[in-house]
Amino acid sequence: MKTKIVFLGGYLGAGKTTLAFHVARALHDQGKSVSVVLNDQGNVLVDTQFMKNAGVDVSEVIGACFCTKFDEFVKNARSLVAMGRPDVILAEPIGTSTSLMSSVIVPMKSLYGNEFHVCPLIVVVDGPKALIEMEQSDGLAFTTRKMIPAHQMNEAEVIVVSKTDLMSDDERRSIVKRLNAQLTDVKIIEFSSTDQRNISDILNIINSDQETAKLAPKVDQRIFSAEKSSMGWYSVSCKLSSGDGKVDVYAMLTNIMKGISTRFKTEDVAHVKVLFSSTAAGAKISLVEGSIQIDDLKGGRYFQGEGDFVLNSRVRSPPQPLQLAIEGIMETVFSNSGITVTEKKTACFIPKPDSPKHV
Ligand SMILES: Nc1nc2c(ncn2[C@@H]2O[C@H](COP(=O)(O)OP(=O)(O)OP(=O)(O)O)[C@@H](O)[C@H]2O)c(=O)[nH]1
Ligand SMILES: [Mg+2]
Repeated sequence: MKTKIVFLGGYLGAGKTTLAFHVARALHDQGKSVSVVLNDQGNVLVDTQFMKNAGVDVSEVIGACFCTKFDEFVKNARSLVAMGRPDVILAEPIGTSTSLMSSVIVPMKSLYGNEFHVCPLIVVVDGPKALIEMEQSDGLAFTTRKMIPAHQMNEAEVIVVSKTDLMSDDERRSIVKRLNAQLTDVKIIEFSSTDQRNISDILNIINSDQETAKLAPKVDQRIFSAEKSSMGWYSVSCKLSSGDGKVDVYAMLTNIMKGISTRFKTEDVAHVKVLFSSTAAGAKISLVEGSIQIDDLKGGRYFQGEGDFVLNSRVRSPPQPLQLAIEGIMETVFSNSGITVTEKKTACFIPKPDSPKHV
């Protein structure tokens, strides 16, 4: 049996990592071994730390998209096979990826189809957000600032509509109807991380013989440049020390997110995620547009001593003002809690344009 590779695409904050985690766990429960490969522009990733903390086997291709780092992705997948022969590799591309089908999946199948079984492309779509967009634009012709998520849906062979727990029955019916009207030959699956509804439909696709078969939609990638270059990426990792005091982890992280959410326009915050881990307490919180969500709480609510802090943000803003704003907010929150910061590493940039190995 060849190792299966499943690409879980979708826009920033759509729910890719959350889905990957649930799928990995469900496959594991079926007795299958799973590895996750994450792809991002940054260097210290909240998603990687989250997966590791959850006991998932995870590795990274970082610094550029899978399309630019195609050879590194193949090398990574081969080394996973050489080391442990996972039954399934779940690959999460960068949320702004726009040439997944043409520059990664099609070449993966045509060049390495004898080594890997490449499953149909699954694209995760944020249900509540997509419904608002589709109601406003009456279709997939999203505004010029939102061409990337619309294009990603066009590439999909399977669409997983996430966050359906946040939608009414009518809203769920409406998004499925609208997607079906706009897209042909796409299987649509409603999902929620709260109850993992319909996860068996996703597992059935992965466990079946179905391979990717879609032709890549022909699109001049330059149309996405303005949208991609409007997004600043700022990441920070550091050690936090509480000294002799006790710090409320939940309040600390929530106050940082509230500060960011107040500082930037709701629609400009694509995804900010923050993770703290220490021996006594850990938490992960996400901010997608205006919505703050606690993804994980571990141990107690307070920490004393040292812990590790990581924050990744992707916000429609030039990078330097983004860095200044977030660092100012963090400084205020940390000093109010009596925290000292050491070993701080930051990265702040607009990603370079993709240069796919295969087009
Ligand atoms: N209520 C609800 N929240 C969800 C669901 N799926 C994901 N989320 C939340 O959405 C936020 C973003 O989820 P992620 O899985 O990190 O999204 P992502 O697509 O991996 O984001 P990037 O890696 O930044 O592109 C987190 O707060 C998740 O908990 C869902 O089905 N229901
Ligand atoms: Mg992710």
